[in-house]
Amino acid sequence: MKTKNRDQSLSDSRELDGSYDQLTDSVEDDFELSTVCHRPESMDKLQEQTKFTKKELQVLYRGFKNECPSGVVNEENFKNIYSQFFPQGDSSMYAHFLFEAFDTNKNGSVSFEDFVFGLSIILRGTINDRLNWAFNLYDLNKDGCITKEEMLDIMKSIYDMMGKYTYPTMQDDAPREHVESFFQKMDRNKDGVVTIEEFIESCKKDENIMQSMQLFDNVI
Ligand SMILES: [Ca+2]
Ligand SMILES: [Ca+2]
Ligand SMILES: [Ca+2]
Repeated sequence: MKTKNRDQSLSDSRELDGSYDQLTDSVEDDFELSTVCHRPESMDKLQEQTKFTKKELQVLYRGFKNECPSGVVNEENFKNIYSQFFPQGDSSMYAHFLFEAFDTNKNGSVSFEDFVFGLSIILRGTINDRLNWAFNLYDLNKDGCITKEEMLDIMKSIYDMMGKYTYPTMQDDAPREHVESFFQKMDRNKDGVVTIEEFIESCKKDENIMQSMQLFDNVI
């Protein structure tokens, strides 16, 4: 049955465009197969909605399908994938926050679309787009402002992820100190919360943050 579907979709995609090379064929083929679990938007549509080329989307899709054959990632998968990158620490809390930021339609799973929309902003978005995305990540309850508690939760999760081996001399109150200095810079009107306007304005004036954002430009 599976083989039959595969052959069928392969010949379908060849009928649609005979000029595909073999690599493209197999990716298009995966697209057809994935309808069993989850149907992604067409490549053309995704290309319009993101800043990736069709070729880049195909490479991303292949990697995505490799990690998650069902076509969607739940929070558990996401944490597992993430932990491979940070084996020395506990990345589960940070992965949870990231997952919520990627799952923009809040249905408990990250589809390929969710994934490339987020990635497109992080890697190819304007400075404002990227800062908006980061703000949304830090604004844990998504109410439009970042509290000290939210920032502390994020900071602790980052320190947990980096692990004790990376920072053997780290003090327990390091995250709190980090948050204090963050707030002093960002909470301009001193009302105890950081709004999106305060966040963007402060980040743009901070050379370190600006430089680290430009690093992303060369990743893909
Ligand atoms: Ca989703
Ligand atoms: Ca909030
Ligand atoms: Ca404020």
